[in-house]
Amino acid sequence: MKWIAHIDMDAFFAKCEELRNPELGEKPLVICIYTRGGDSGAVSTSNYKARELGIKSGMSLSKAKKLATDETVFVPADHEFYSEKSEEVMSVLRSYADKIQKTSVDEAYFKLRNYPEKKAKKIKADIETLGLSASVGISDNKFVAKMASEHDKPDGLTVVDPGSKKEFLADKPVEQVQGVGDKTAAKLKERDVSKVKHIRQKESSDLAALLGKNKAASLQRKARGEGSARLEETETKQMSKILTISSNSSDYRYIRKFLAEAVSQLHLRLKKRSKGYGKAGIIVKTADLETYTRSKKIKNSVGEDKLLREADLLLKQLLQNQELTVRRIGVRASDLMDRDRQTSLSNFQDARNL
Ligand code: TTP
Ligand code: MG
Repeated sequence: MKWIAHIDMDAFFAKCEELRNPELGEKPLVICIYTRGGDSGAVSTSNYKARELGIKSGMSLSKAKKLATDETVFVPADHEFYSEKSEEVMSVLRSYADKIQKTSVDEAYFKLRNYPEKKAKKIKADIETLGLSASVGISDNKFVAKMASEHDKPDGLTVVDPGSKKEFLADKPVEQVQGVGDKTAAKLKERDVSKVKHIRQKESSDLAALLGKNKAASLQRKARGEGSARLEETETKQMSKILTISSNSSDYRYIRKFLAEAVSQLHLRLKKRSKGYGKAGIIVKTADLETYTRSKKIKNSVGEDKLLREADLLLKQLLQNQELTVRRIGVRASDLMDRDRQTSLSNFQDARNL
């Protein structure tokens, strides 16, 4: 039997921030996306303590500030760092799963051939050692697996056997079903359809008249616990490694040492995954939390020396043009491709050049 699991990280961006600054975990924490500097912007996510105050994803910062207590901390989102942590989570999955479909920075479906609960427990334990927390849902298709991962958040593990799918879904509110937005939910509720079991009780023709034939049929399939189990393997398009330097610096030679270390660590990961790259880049975070990125296309490459040479050049150019006090330095390889494919491609080019 093939099992489909869905993983969704708990308060993901907030947990990442708590990881590098554990004191933040003691307080309500709000991750912010600033739009025009200053105070305007939105809440990206909040930790569970801030959620108790009513602060949630998507809320305006001005509203969040009104709900905040004196000890509430607001920090700007650092997407590079979260992508890096996301990659670490995905490598945990890769060591247990037969196939993975990553659907966002903190969510993925994966296939398990056997012992799903045992493996999910191990995955959760491995993720805990990274300092993060996840909720996992397991069933025989993607739709029910995702409903199951939401079922017992945070730190949940819910296995829904194929035989108990209907029972599991029965009392779920319709708005939790994928594809049911606010408008559809409102229409359904007008007809007293507020839970999944009510969808099953409705005549197909009534539902079709209300929502249209296709949408009604799709909803009915979901209400019966049916869904696709096909995973589209995610291609990794880029990988990066960022290091915090020991003390803030604007000295190229000093920063370069950390860049070389980041290159070496990234190269190892690329090698493990048999990836070559078509673009090299650097990521520079300054003491005042600004981020600078620079990248350059290069002929498909696999070597550590080449990656360091390109990254080094980009760093030198960046620091020549402006005085930056650097706090974190990173390297990124993008336009990734399998080494095997690349070898045959360069063989092909070699052959043409003869
Ligand atoms: P979610 O999985 O929706 O939220 P979460 O992981 O913070 O919390 P939980 O799953 O425990 O309920 O989204 C994942 C990340 O995506 C989240 O940490 C921040 C980001 N995000 C936004 O930037 N804006 C948004 O509106 C949402 C919903 C998420
Ligand atoms: Mg999440």
